[in-house]
Amino acid sequence: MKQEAALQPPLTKSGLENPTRRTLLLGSAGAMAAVSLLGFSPLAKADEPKSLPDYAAWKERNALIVHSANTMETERGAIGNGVITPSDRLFVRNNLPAPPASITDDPDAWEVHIEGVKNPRNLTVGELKKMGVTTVASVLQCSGNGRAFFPHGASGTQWSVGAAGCVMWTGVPLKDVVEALGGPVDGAKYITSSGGESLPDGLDPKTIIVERSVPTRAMSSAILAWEMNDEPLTHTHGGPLRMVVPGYYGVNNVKYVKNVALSENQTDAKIQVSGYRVRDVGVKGATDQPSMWEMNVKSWVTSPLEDGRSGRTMIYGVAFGGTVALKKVDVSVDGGKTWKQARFLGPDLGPYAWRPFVLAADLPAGEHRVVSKASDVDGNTQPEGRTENERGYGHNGWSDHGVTVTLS
Ligand SMILES: Nc1nc2c(c(=O)[nH]1)N[C@H]1C(S)=C(S)[C@@H](COP(=O)(O)O)O[C@H]1N2
Ligand SMILES: [Mo]
Repeated sequence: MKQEAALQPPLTKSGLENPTRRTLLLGSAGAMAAVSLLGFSPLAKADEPKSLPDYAAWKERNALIVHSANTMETERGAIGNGVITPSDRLFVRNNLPAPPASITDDPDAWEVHIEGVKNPRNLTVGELKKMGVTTVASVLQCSGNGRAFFPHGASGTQWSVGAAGCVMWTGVPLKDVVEALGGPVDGAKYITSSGGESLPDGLDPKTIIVERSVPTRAMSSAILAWEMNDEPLTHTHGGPLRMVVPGYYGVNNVKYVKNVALSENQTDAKIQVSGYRVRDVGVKGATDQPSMWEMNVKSWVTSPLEDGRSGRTMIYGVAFGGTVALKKVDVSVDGGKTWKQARFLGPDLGPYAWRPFVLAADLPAGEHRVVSKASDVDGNTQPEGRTENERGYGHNGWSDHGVTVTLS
């Protein structure tokens, strides 16, 4: 979803408590049944310290907030000042129970079916590796990152800022694969990717499967990736093979991808038809509402987070423009009354990567509301407030994303 004219955010003041609604695993009774059929259960109570689930046990526990066995976000203070998020700090989000680790035992043997091309066929990862290769740095961010700031208690994981990271993906450009198979069929308007989780019998697969369509304008940048941060893609993050659509919200980056179809229509899977649709609070999801595709411009402060001493203070954060390169980040230490332009830190890894930023400020004793506001080269800028919406998607309002520190 780009900022849509139809959804003008009311300018709301921040400082709202995070709603404490329990995380919903999935949006329907049928899906809940599927989850229990698969022997999956959420980790105990919301306020107990939770351990990492087995499939993510290799992660850095202290860097993560564990919401449930299928949702873990990076602590704001663990995001760091580097361009690349270390793999063991990257957030995890599974709509379905993760496949067993054995799925990556023989990654080159994994097969993906490509259809909606002149010569549809199965390709193994081993074959894909000989068709082309590229590396792209790209922000992976869940559609609901920032959901915890919505005062209506949007259902879903109560992500703060950490359901996002910037990683390097290596794989074959999708367009190379499509060309090698004779090009797209006539009238193809969407790229539909299907996740490889095994689905339980007795339930309509369309209500459960992670299957997402993106417009073919994403063809120029999409890749079928087998490496993340220069290592074979773990099953935690979608190995052996993942569809990566740079600059698009997380859900479109389908893990364990087993089918890619070029098609005239979007998939009729529930996750596409009614899921990930931006609509007013209280309204059901439907195809006439914007789908969570291109990410909007966004930033947040990562340091300082704790109260400290007055004086010269380095203010750090991260910023990205989705599919559009960043232009600048402005920082305010008085809650948005006055702004100063921050400096980008580290190399520019391209339009889909995030850019750490820093501003040196002289702060007197007292309370300071530190906020950041990013702008992209197309002239989009973060709004002050939220675009209130039922599921709490796409929040990029600068006010809610700030931090308050008291200096003595
Ligand atoms: N096959 C499959 N792909 C998936 C999902 C899933 O549950 N299954 N979750 C999606 C969502 S909602 C997000 S935000 C990202 C999370 O990616 P990560 O777990 O690698 O951080 O994966 C997306 N791709
Ligand atoms: Mo997500």
